[in-house]
Amino acid sequence: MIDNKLNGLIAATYTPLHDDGELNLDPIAALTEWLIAQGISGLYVCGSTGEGMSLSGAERRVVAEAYVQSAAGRVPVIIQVGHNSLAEARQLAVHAQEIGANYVSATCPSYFSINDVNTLVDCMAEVAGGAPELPFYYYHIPALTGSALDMVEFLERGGKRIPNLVGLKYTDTKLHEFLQCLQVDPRRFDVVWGCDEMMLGALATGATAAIGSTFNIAAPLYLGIMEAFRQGDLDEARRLQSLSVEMIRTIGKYPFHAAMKAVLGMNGFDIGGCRLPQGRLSESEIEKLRNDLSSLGYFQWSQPSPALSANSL
Ligand code: MN9
Repeated sequence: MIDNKLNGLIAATYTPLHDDGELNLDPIAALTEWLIAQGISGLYVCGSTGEGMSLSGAERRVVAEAYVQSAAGRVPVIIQVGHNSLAEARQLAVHAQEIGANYVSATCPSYFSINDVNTLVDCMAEVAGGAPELPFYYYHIPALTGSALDMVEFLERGGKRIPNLVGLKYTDTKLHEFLQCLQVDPRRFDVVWGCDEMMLGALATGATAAIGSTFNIAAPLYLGIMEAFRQGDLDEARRLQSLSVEMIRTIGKYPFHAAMKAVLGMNGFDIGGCRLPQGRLSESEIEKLRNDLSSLGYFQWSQPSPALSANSL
């Protein structure tokens, strides 16, 4: 059903902010160029990483437009439209289709939690129906939504009710469930991995694409894991995955996405901190983080190797 499944590394993009917390659209073009140059093969906009839930509907629309324009058809753009108001989520999906996004995706409402798969299907049918021309991925992230429903059942039942359902962004750690989701209907459903620190396990389970926040700051490392896995060099794949685990543990000592934005700052992109409740790092925290990452060798292995840069020119 989908002609183009997602492939490779999809960056869950950040939303640049000014110091006062207002949107700053200016860095988006340069950020997009950099991600594409680093080997990213898609952009996932206004998800958890992009603080979609901390933005107003109007802000989400302009951020979505900025990324669609910057990508300019070179890599697919997926817009995350999940909202506690399903009507607003649906309108955001309508907008995503109007501006020429390639895919739409949504979390489920989370204030009133969802306790059964049929209700989840009803909710996602309403949202996905706003963008009937776009393939739709349900964004499964039970740690944040509180809805830990059976995703195999969701694909089976949702597939019958939602014509444009093409799969999941699977942000959980249950490799056995991920495996079964991949097997429900491989011609129709694409199940994209969403836990960067477990990517190697997901590759062994059958993943061909992953959506993640840390691909913004270390794409070459993750491309290295994929390549080592492809060549059957599991020792090398494990070595590289351990670097990712260490990097994520180091960044995770702070409010995660605020610290990630600081790391993008260290890479030359001044995109501010996060809005509350996530907040921003102090200058001394940023210095400590820089030193800790430096001790891990992050500033060496996060960069493309000369051979890779030459190939990508
Ligand atoms: O979208 C991201 N999940 C969240 C995926 O932000 C909640 C992941 O990329 C994580 O940030 C990453 C680090 O834990 O796996």
